[in-house]
Amino acid sequence: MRTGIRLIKNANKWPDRKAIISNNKSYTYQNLLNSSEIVATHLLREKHDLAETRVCFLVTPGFEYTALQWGIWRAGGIAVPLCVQHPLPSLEYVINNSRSEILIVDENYIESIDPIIKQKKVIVYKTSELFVKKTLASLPIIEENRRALILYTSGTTSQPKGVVTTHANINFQIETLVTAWRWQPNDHIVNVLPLHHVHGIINIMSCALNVGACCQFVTKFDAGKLWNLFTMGKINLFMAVPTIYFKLIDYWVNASAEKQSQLSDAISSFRLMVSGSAALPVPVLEKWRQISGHTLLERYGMTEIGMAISNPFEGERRPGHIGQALPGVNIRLWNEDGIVEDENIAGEIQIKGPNVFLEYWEKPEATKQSFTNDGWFKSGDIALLSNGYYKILGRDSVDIIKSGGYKISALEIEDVIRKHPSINDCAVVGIPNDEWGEIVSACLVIAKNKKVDIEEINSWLKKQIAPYKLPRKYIFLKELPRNVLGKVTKNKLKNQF
Ligand code: MLC
Ligand code: AMP
Repeated sequence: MRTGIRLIKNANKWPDRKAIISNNKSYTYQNLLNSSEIVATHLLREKHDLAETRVCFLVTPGFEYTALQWGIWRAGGIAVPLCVQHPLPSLEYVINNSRSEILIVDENYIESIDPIIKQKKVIVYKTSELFVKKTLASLPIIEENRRALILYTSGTTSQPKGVVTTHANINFQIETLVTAWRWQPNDHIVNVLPLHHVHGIINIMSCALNVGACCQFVTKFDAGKLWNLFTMGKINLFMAVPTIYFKLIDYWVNASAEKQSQLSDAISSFRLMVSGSAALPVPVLEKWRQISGHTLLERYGMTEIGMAISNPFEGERRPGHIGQALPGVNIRLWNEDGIVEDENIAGEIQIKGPNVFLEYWEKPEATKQSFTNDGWFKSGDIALLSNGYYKILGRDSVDIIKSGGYKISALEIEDVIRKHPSINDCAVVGIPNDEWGEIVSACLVIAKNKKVDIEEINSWLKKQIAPYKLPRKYIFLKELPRNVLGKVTKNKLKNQF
């Protein structure tokens, strides 16, 4: 088999197993292998190897998405998934920043990216064009240390950075989870998460496909429909962000007693239910335990490192804690006194291991700054160790907001809002919220003699930032609270909401 991509190698071991269910159709591993080979052949266009050409794709989660991702890899390209919810400027940013040469787009998104197509800077394919059969090309051998994926993540800079992982990083990120959570070929998982982040791509889709299991895609989260799917009796594994568990609980609570018992029965036999991407509130864990009989397995990860810390599959899953280092992942806590040796002392989580990303795309300085001199990745998350389990205390930056499991940069939203002609200044903060974790909230200083209509601001913002980044609360002040150095005192500001 001429490939170093582990998912492809493994797929050849079980060609007839069911790999994917999407759009009410089932696809085998052989279907995935065949289609991804055709995709790779189209993308190569007489070349022998795409040699890490960036290939963006704006494609709905499902069989085609997966076959495209595999096809890009098999042709030697770097896959750059685009968020299907992003407005034009955000898509343009990723396409330009990654210097993508190829863009693959589902038919239904073609119109929305017309200005990008007209610029003619990238070769554009409609998804369906890449699935048309043709004489297969000979595919390159892909070494493990080659770049495979760029995922854009918000951070402490206004614009998102491209996180580059290699095939070796991805293989390791998958395998540590397969080992820790005992993934099995007869697993059947449903994926309701977006496919431009590690949670959906690695933890769910790739782990399932690595072991010959089945991944069923649902393209839009809907609590009622998801519960309904659970009652069909096929799914035995579920992973989601805390907001989704909150919404599933809400649906259950509002159902009749008879329905509640039917829903609870449906999930009681699941093999495993996992929560991550944001802190799982203990009341949500407790309520879910009451509904399902499951103690949710909470774990901790990040785009740059995949998953790093997890509660155990067997043994105590401790509410409010993220668990222990995953197999092969090294964790330490660090504070101004150096490495934290004792329990109950707070420090930044730092990570080392084959799971850690290669670089921020074309940002050597930012990459360097995100590591210590002795090579540990600095997560920015503050934690302590308590009776052998890590517990997250918070983040070192007020400018990072987690809402619905999405990481959002306050600075990015502020930069956009400040461009509005009626606004003089603004500050964006995350306000704690039971359902969303945090709610994006904006404090606006209106320009002299201008009036502001929130609906108008929101529809103006919608054209520029993703819907999940939109402020849901506004307050108005004459000026922003600042300290003696002129820096906005965001913690003080939070109290004003
Ligand atoms: C949507 N709404 C919000 C909101 N997002 N309100 C407040 N805050 C938010 N963030 C509102 C909408 O305005 C709308 O309101 C209603 O909710 C439904 O909107 P929607 O767009 O249909 O939302 P929904 O599909 O229900 O989205 C919820 C969600 C989504 C939880 C499914 O946020 C999601 O997919 N999150 C997962 C993100 C993820 O995968 N993160 C992993 C990152 S990787 P109205 O009034 O119009 O009804 C990572 C590493 C790791 O973090 O460790 O995993
Ligand atoms: P992202 O950059 O989108 O991958 O988000 C990564 C961030 O999500 C981490 O740095 C944490 O702040 C947060 N996170 C992930 N899992 C958890 C968890 N179980 N508890 C608290 N925060 C988490």
